[in-house]
Amino acid sequence: MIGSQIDTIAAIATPPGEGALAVLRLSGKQALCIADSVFQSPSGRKPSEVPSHTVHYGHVVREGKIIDEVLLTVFRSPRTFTTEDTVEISGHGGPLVARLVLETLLAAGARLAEPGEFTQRAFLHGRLDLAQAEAVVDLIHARTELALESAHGQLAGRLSEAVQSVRDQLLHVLAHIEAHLDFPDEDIAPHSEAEMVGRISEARQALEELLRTAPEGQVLRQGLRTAILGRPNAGKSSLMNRLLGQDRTIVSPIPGTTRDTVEETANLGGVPVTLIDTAGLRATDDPVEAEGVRRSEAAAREADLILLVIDGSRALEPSDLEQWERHRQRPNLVLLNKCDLPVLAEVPTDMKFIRISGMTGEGMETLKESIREFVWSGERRWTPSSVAISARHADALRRTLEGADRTLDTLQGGIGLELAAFELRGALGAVGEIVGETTTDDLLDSIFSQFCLGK
Ligand SMILES: Nc1nc2c(ncn2[C@@H]2O[C@H](COP(=O)(O)OP(=O)(O)O)[C@@H](O)[C@H]2O)c(=O)[nH]1
Ligand SMILES: [Mg+2]
Repeated sequence: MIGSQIDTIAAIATPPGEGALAVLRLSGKQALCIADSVFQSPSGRKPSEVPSHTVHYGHVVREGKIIDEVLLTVFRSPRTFTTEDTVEISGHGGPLVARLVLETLLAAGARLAEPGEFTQRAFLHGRLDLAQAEAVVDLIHARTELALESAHGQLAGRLSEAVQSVRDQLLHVLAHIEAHLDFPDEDIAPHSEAEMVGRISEARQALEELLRTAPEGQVLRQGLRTAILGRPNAGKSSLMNRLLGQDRTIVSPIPGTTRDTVEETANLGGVPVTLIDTAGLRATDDPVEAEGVRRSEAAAREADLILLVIDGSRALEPSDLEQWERHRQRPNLVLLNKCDLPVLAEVPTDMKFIRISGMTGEGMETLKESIREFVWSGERRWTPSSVAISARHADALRRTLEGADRTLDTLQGGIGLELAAFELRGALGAVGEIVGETTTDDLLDSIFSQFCLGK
């Protein structure tokens, strides 16, 4: 486990660099005492003497020297994020002054917090479960409103509740089996076996439902990976810039300008879409461009969606059709670009396409709508009230499901209650990992190390 829980920890909670304010956080048993020793207010009142959840004007002072003019907020245990006594100091947002305030706190007895240690304390003290703690990271990393709503739902405990009810079902069955194991002479009544099977089946269903939200979870957290393909000069980079609303990649009339893949996330109606601009796919002798083409192909293979850009102002070339043939079985949208110019391309009748102009922006709304439709149709039907699990949750849920299946097999095969109990305990361990009921230090470290310093 990172750090010792006994220490009082401190960190700068705002991003590095110059800003209007810098906020420092201090949490632990000694927080108020440390604040007393570094803070001087005109009223002469010490942080340890003031009521909880109040703000005070004063100075951070070290060895008689003023370090910064600040506002200091006192939060007394247990109504705080970490549940410990907490002090927040808002000072001037210069990197040097914030660091000097931090050093003053460290000199007064605080320890520098590890990344995520405040949230980890909230978890260890039962203020949040693990899924909720993870939602804090999702919230900070959210790039669109939908991703944010999903994180808020998870923080509010929506996933935790669903997982908890699965756990309850399985625990109930385990209690039942263990009661029987205590009295081995009594046969298990047929109706109670049916009830156990029923409960596990219900839990299975809930698990499968949760697992079905994995694609949404992936999109909301990582963005829909969308590769923009097409031959050189078709207008891929122009389209990317248009969708991003910024000039992210170089547009030029010289074919072969984009040589590397360029990635950026666009917010298309709340859906985070990771656009990958690629080098045009064409045969080339230039080794740098050839590497670009290789990367384009890799991006195409890994993409969730392919946007195939075709220059509509010119006759189709064999390579346009070749790419279409290659990718038409994959999720794709064909975009007939440069529709501000006379259309000269004759497209096959079975090729559905959207007319766009990366230059004038024509067709962009239709394109965005088609992407949104693609994301939330079929398997993915995310609404703000549903959960969207992460890859870690999916892994734990899958193992839970396997354990539940083996328990069912054992029960129904009459193989023995000992083995059924064993399988069930395995399933319970796996489902407990999601909320942090069952965890290892490695798991916790790997989760909390994804946090920023001061969170
Ligand atoms: N008329 C017109 N020109 C475009 C359009 N999109 C791109 N172009 C031009 O086509 C050329 C190649 O564009 P670029 O985005 O670099 O193509 P890429 O090689 O596929 O990335 C540039 O000169 C662009 O200004 C469009 O919709 N209409
Ligand atoms: Mg380009």
